[in-house]
Amino acid sequence: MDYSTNDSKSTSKKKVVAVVGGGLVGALNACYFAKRGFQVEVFESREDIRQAKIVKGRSINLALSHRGRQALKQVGMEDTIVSKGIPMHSRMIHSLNGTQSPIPYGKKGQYILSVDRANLNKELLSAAETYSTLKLNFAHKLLNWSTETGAMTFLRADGAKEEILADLIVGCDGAFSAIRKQFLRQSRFNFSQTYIPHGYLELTMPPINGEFAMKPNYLHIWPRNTFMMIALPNLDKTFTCTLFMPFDEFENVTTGDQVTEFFQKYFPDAIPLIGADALKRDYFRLPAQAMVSVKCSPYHLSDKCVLMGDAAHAVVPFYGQGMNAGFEDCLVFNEIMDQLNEDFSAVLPEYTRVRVPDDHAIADLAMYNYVEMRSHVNSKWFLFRKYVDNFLHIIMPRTIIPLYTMVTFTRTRYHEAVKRWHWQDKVINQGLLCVAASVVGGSYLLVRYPPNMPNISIEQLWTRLQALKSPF
Ligand code: FAD
Ligand code: EGU
Repeated sequence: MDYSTNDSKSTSKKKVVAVVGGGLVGALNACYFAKRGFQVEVFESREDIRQAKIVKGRSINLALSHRGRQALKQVGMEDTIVSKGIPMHSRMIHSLNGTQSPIPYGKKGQYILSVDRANLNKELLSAAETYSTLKLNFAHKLLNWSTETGAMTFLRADGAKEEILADLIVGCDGAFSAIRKQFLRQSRFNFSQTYIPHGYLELTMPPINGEFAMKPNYLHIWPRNTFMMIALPNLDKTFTCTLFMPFDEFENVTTGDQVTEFFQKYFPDAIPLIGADALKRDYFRLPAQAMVSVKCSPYHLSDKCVLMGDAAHAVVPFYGQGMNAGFEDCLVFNEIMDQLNEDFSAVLPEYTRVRVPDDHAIADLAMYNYVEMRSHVNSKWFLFRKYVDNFLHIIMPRTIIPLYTMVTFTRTRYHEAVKRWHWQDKVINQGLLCVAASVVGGSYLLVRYPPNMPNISIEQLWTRLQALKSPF
């Protein structure tokens, strides 16, 4: 089928955009293109998840923050999604001895949201479907496409193949993108992919007496160096716990008793909450899942094709930004479409120019945080670091802004946030150096030239000090 318009200058007939992948980013992107009046065809390999009974896939819930919300807002979806999200105002750090310590994300209005992935995807698909110029094609798996003709070959559920042409192909088909395969054959295309040694496993913590088993408005974290667990709340009053651990270690835990022993050692407070029996059972329900980081550039191929979301940049989940960055891709592309009058031959290179440095920066940050967390982050270190960050921000609110604040609560370009972070580090280190120098220098002067102090007792000194405090 040829959906493409023959006359590229045609203004009466809008061009056809094929969005490949109807996941989170594909569904949102489809709304953006339809809102501009394009004829949009979405192709998704799976069946319609709104009809499917079991939804398999990655992580059950996700942390939605400012960038993602801004992108949803632009297509009028922010309120719908936020109303079904659970605000998380603080992290809750679980120590080995069971102590829980909250650390706020920021000021009162600053929080992130725990949202259900399947629900988010369904809502976005339904929103997309409200546009009369948009069509969702499920059970259409992209097999291949031709960079010469732009023709895409899809495999349908009935086993038949279908050829499709469009004016623009938008690859939103995830970390293992089939669209991206053709980019690899192009000259001067950069690509790298790194699997980290950790895998993850999801466990459900049921409600207790119909109530959340832990405080709901928190992102619960159990930092244990190599091992880490986090838990996000769901609307049904369960928590989804995600255990991160090296694959080697997963291999060492093969029996129910070993699971209990392992949790007894590292996450004892979670055992009664997940349930000792459920834990033994659920731990083996699915094998540990791998995590991959993918970077590439450019994101476009002539004026024909562009990559967004995980297809362009899969990041490890240690900053809670994968989806947020993918949503921001759509928003940035849309801004450039405004600036350059929807001229694909100008918009696509500009999108690559603007977006690559930022997506690479968040990929690097997420990887950096992974390395830092696994190397020496236990609960004490985590608490200490966050206290220092918050303290410096409070005493110098305009100079020192914590990195996660810029990443999570602003639309500061990711690469600018990294630059500023390095600059702040220099300021802090120079400040520390000054303090150290004054202490050393001051002590020397005090010893070398002891001041001629009047003979005064500690008690007298105290009363004088008190006098200073009173206003009269
Ligand atoms: P996907 O969600 O992978 O969607 C791709 C879609 O394309 C799928 O529907 C797939 O079926 C379809 N598809 C694939 N191949 C084809 C084909 N050949 N033809 C047609 N269709 C195809 N991000 C956050 O912002 N916050 C978080 O808290 C967070 N937590 C995470 C926790 C974990 C454990 C993991 C693994 C990731 C997390 N992420 C988080 C990242 C987030 O999941 C991804 O960034 C996000 O799902 C990317 O969306 P996407 O639409 O680009 O890709
Ligand atoms: C990992 C997996 C705490 C969901 C990074 C913080 C994450 C999420 C943090 C997952 C951490 C780590 C930040 C947010 C968020 C923290 C953040 C991580 C959501 C630096 C469902 N991370 N995540 N940083 O600050 O900025 O609380 O799977 F443990 S939300 Cl690893 Cl803000």
